[in-house]
Amino acid sequence: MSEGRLVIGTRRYSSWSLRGWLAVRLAGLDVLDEVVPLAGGVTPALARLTPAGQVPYLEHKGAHVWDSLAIVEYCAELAPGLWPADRVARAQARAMSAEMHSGFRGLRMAMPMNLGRSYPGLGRTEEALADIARIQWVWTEALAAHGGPFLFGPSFGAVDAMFAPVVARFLTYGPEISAQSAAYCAAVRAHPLVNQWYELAAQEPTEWLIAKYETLT
Ligand SMILES: N[C@@H](CCC(=O)N[C@@H](CS)C(=O)NCC(=O)O)C(=O)O
Repeated sequence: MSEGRLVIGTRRYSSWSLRGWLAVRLAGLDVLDEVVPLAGGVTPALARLTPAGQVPYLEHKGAHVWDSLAIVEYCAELAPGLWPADRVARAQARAMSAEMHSGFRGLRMAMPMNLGRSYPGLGRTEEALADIARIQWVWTEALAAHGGPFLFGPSFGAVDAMFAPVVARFLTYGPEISAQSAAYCAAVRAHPLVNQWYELAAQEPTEWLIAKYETLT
C-alpha cells in the first residue's frame, strides 16, 4: 500500500515535474506516479487532479504540496541530506534553487524541454544566452567550492534536481558551454534516476506529443 501519489505531466516536456519527481525519489517516498498528458494550459484532468491546475502535485500522508520547490523542501524535511549539511553551503544551494524556480525565463521560453528531440543551434535568443551565462556562473562557483561531480559534491541533491531540466535543455539544444559545465551535464544525465526518467519518457504514447514542441525550426 503506497503512502500517496505524485501527479506529474508528460515526462518528455514537464520540466517542473522532473524536479518534483527527482526530489520524491531521492527522499525515498513511497508514492505512486500519476501521469497527466500536458496539452499546453490547464486541462480538465489537471484541474480535477491538482489544486492549482499544475504539476507536479504531491499527496503524502496527509500533506498536499502543489509546487515543485515546496515538494523539494517537503522531501528535504524527510531526507535532510537533500540539502548540504553545512549552513553556508545550504544557503547557497537554497539561493540557487530559488533563482532557478523564479527565474531563467528567457531560457525556459526559448528552449522548452523536449527529451526526445535534438535541436542544436535553436533557441539562442539574447535572453536565453544571458540566462545560460548566469547559470554557468553559479554552477562554476558551486563546482569549484565543493569539488563536483554534482553541484555540492559527490551526491546528487535538491539543487541538482532543480537544475536537471536545464541540463536536459543543454543536451537538446547544444548551446556552447564550458568543459566544466559539460562534465556536470554528463554527470547529471548519467544519474540513475535521471536515466530512469528519460527511459519512461521514451515509452510515452505518441498521442501525447504536442506538435508545437516537435516542430521547432
Ligand atoms: N511554479 C510551478 C510551475 C508548475 C508548472 O508550470 N507546471 C506546468 C507543467 S511543467 C503545468 O502544470 N502546466 C499546465 C499549465 O500551465 O496550466 C512549480 O514549480 O511547480
